[in-house]
Amino acid sequence: MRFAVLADAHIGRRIPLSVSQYRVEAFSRALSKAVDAIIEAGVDYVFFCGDLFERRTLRPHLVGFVHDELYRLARETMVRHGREVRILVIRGNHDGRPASNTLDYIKHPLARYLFVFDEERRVYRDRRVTVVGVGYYDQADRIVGEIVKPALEEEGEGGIRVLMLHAFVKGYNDVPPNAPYVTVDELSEVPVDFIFTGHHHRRGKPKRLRSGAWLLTPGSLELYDFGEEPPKGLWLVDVDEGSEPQFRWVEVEPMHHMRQVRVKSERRRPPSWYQERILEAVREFRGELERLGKEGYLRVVVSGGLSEGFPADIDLSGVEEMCREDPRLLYVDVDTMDLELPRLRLPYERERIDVAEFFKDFGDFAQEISEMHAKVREALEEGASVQTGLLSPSQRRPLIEEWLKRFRERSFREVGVE
Ligand SMILES: [Mn+2]
Repeated sequence: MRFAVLADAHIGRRIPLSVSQYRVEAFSRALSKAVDAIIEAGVDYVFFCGDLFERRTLRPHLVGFVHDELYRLARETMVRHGREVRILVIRGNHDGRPASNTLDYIKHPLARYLFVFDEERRVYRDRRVTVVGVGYYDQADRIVGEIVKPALEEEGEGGIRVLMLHAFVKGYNDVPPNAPYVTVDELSEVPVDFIFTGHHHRRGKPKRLRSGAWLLTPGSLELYDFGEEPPKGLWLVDVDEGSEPQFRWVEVEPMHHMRQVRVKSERRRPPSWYQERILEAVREFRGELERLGKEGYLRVVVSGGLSEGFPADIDLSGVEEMCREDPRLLYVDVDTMDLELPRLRLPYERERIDVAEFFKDFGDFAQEISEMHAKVREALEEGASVQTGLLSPSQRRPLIEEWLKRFRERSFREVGVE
């Protein structure tokens, strides 16, 4: 008996938005490649562990696409291997909530090859397997005790037992901070032979739990964002009575090359320094694309301090030119959010603007504007951060409150609004 285990196809994902059409294509193509590989292998069961779709609302043609691919999988498996495949699907957090999710669109009374788990249907059972499928829940720590164990107790013994989850597994996956999770210890209490999990996008290798169960995460099918890297793909598992299961990884090569690089300085530098390093990074990435014969996206994260000027002084026209020149360079995103501004040297005393005079159209409110302006300047001179030149939120709050109070006490009906 052969299984295919996959998850996190995120069909319809459009981020980064500036290259959304490439991204939608890449995720669809990854699913098609996975389906090709599954047809090739000739499997009996496909375990799809959540996040088939990227979001609850999606374009109708993508629903049609997924439906057609699953149908192709079932039909071709029958034609080529004479096997009647079962495709078992659970809901991921991206698919939507229990009461309303994308999986409703692919359910079809005539699609006997497809079984979608939901609140009413926690268990799939035939003469060879018993499968408990639990979609995504925020309260992951309650899944095993409140859903999985009762469902299994009700079913009792019956063939190979499989648990499907869309949840992080602490002790096996790298769980991001503050994210809900189930633990390896909890899962070791569950009397099953296999536990297949989606949600974590990085591939996990088969792990044997002390209960004897095999735990397995296939990861996402495509590069979900700049933080991810290959390998992407799915697991095939051969399960034969009397021998250990055999696991085989099938790689699905990402459609585009996607990389994040850092440009960083330990000390303050002028905008031109960053500009050169950014160009260098893009040039290097172009070289990679050329070697790989692939199109790709690059994200450049810039951090450090500016010795003068502003982030906007980093001239990116060279980057834009390279993008125009090289059709392989689909997208370059330069992020200067973490760049520190130069130490504040504002020429307070040189700007001799009479604020009250400048705002004289506001009538006697101009005097109040002038007063507030003086207060803010004073506060900045006394308390501004040396790093950013700004006030801290707690320093700012009383000033904002005073501003609001002064505004509220007035009505500007007669002023300027048409
Ligand atoms: Mn996902």
